[in-house]
Amino acid sequence: MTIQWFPGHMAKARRELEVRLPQVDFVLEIADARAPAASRNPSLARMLSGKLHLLVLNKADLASPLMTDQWLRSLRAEGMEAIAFSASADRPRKLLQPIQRLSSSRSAAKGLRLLVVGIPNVGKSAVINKLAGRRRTAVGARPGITRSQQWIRAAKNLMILDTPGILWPKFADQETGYKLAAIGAIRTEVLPLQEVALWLARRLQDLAPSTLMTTYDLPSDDLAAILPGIAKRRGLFLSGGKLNIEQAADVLLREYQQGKLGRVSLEQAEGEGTGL
Ligand SMILES: Nc1nc2c(ncn2[C@@H]2O[C@H](COP(=O)(O)OP(=O)(O)O)[C@@H](O)[C@H]2O)c(=O)[nH]1
Ligand SMILES: [Mg+2]
Repeated sequence: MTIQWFPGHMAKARRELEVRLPQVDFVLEIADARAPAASRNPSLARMLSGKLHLLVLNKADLASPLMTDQWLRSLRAEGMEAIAFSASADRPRKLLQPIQRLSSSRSAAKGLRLLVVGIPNVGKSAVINKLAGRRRTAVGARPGITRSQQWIRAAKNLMILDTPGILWPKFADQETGYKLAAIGAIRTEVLPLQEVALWLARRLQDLAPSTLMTTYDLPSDDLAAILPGIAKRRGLFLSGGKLNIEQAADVLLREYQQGKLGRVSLEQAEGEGTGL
């Protein structure tokens, strides 16, 4: 399996980020709490050059609370400022407080300018909306749609750029690719849908045993029977009457992404528990 992240896109994203970083004091990096390592790009660290930096493990409402706590402990042990957040469920205060605490020495004079960055679909727009307190950016919009750049006043001393900085996903290995596809950070055209769904099904069997069987009322937890079982239960058939496995794969991925299979994280912090 090879995953291609088009070099042209990557160069463009990097150039845009390089133009915008000098305009800000604070970088709010958004990652997905269900895969905090896979959903970050290590290139960012090299571009930060002394700026204030807070890592937000967003979508914490979809992640395992225990594993998110382990991630926070491990990140903080490495000297990283990190918090767990849910742009859907939490109040803006939960984000504003650590931002203000970290910036207390710098913000007083001229106010703090902040840029939200992250790979696609981790919730950058949702976080900006949360901070802005009203709908200023289109959530779910595709990267690059918002053209003009504006500052939003999020608090007395805090200005944020209304368009996030896009980081490009880094495919360190095949496993990372599956994680990114499972959380919806890369489109499933990049990887075969059924392959991703089977990877996720296997992962769910390990992490949340019996969840698949109860959610989809499956007769067995045999891996080969999962997608056909979902197709049967949901009445997904091709015109000839055969089971629509491709659509079943799509259902499984979408419902995992929406949290309908419970709070399941795909990645464990280093040094925690048995190696995942
Ligand atoms: N459950 C949940 N969904 C979220 C959260 N943050 C964002 N989303 C959803 O994730 C999808 C992508 O969010 P968006 O803000 O557009 O991501 P962006 O591409 O990084 O700007 C949207 O469907 C959001 O509603 C969160 O904290 N929890
Ligand atoms: Mg967005």
